[in-house]
Amino acid sequence: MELIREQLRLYLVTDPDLCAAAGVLDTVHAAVQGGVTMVQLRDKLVTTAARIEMGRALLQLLDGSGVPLIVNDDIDAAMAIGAHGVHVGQSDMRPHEVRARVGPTMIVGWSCETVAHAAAADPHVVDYVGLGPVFPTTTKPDHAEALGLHGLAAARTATTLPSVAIGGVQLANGADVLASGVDGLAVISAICGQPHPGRAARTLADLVMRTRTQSSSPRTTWRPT
Ligand code: TZP
Ligand code: MG
Repeated sequence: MELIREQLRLYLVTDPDLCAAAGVLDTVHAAVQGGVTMVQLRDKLVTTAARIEMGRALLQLLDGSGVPLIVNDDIDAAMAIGAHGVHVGQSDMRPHEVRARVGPTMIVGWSCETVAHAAAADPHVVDYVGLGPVFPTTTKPDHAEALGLHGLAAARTATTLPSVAIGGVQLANGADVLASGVDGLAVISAICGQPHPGRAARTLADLVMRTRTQSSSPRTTWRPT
């Protein structure tokens, strides 16, 4: 199994508002202890300088954990931090331009909101796709129409790239989401802003690992539950 698929198992995307009680750093620390396998620094409202400061602190915190740090949208910040990767959306810089900027080794993730987006993801350029939103979510008020579980499964089969599902993913629907064949779950509110982010992460990580051992090979067929 490619390393990136393992790293996508439980992907924490940070939100400074939802993490406000514990703070982003303590939330990430607890979540990594709980079993998060990838972390994305996502803060739409700060300057690149502030993002770099936070990213450097996160990178230090993650040092030795094997958990990669991905920066949302801000390629300058990602490079200044020395982050492991960058994640862009459909209305951001195009993936091939990102790849040209960051070079061959940095992870490049791309958000895909439709089956057509997923089909257009170039495996020579992009390392993984984020598929969603799967369900409507208040965390991202301007989100595209939700794919639903059928749409997620269709998007997943439209690409051979490693994939992670995002948008309204919670403990209660995690198993159904994983049944689409995605490699992992990406969450904000299911960890950030929970009374115990570390415990929330551990419960989700247990679910992902359990589901994984139940289906040792990627599914080729998918049935709605
Ligand atoms: N992209 C699509 S939905 C979403 C992002 C960043 C928000 C996911 O947040 P939550 O709280 O896990 O639904
Ligand atoms: Mg974006």
